[in-house]
Amino acid sequence: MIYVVIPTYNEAGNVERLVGEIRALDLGLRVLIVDDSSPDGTGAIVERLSREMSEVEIIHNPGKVGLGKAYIEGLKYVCDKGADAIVTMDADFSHNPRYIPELLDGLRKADVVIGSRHVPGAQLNYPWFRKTVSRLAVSLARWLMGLRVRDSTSAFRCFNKEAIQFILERDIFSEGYIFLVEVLYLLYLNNFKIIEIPIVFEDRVLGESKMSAPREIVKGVRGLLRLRMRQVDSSK
Ligand SMILES: Nc1nc2c(ncn2[C@@H]2O[C@H](COP(=O)(O)OP(=O)(O)OP(=O)(O)O)[C@@H](O)[C@H]2O)c(=O)[nH]1
Ligand SMILES: [Mg+2]
Repeated sequence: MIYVVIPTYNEAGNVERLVGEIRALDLGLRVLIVDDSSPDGTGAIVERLSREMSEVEIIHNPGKVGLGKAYIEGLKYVCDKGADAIVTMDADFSHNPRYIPELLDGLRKADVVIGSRHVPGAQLNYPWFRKTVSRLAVSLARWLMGLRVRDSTSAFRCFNKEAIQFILERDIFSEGYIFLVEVLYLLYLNNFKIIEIPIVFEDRVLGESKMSAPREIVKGVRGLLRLRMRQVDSSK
């Protein structure tokens, strides 16, 4: 059983089409949406979809718990359901579902497969500023943490059961985007095999960005430094 886990916050314009495209892959995938009571009614749309389609499920959070917590909740839920493999992705079509078969195929030779914006053959269709921020973030993660992954902040990923169970047994300490780095870092340190496949990443068309760049940059750098300090502390 394979689950696609998608956190949502105000994705009313995207979520139904996205679920449709995932179903159209015809791979028998189950879809779990983790919605933080989106004010735009995303939750109600998915609620309807889940009544119409047996493979769609939803977790409603009573308020905005944030991306990291939403992910952990979703991963726990699908593990308890007995998922053998899990794909994670954004709801805004930056992550095109057409890559899902290739991500899953990668699990034949790795524990984690990343849909990467920073490997040869990939394309990142962001305005120049966001592109620069994305490049700097992954370079900083490589340099500070020694994480040998090209796109450590990509949320388009596929994990096998062992990798997810390992993560769920750990206390993930970072929030926001750095949560994504910490997850990979823990797997990397513990010799899980991680590979990357190139994707074309599109900027969102519908809905609003939740990423206000300057604030996110400060939060990101601080989060990475905290993670690095924690690593130094725990290795003493
Ligand atoms: N459950 C939940 N989902 C969230 C939260 N913040 C963002 N998301 C979802 O996480 C995914 C990624 O968030 P985005 O806002 O697209 O962030 P981004 O891709 O860095 O930036 P933009 O595409 O420019 O908005 C999307 O599916 C969002 O709806 C949150 O606090 N809770
Ligand atoms: Mg996005």
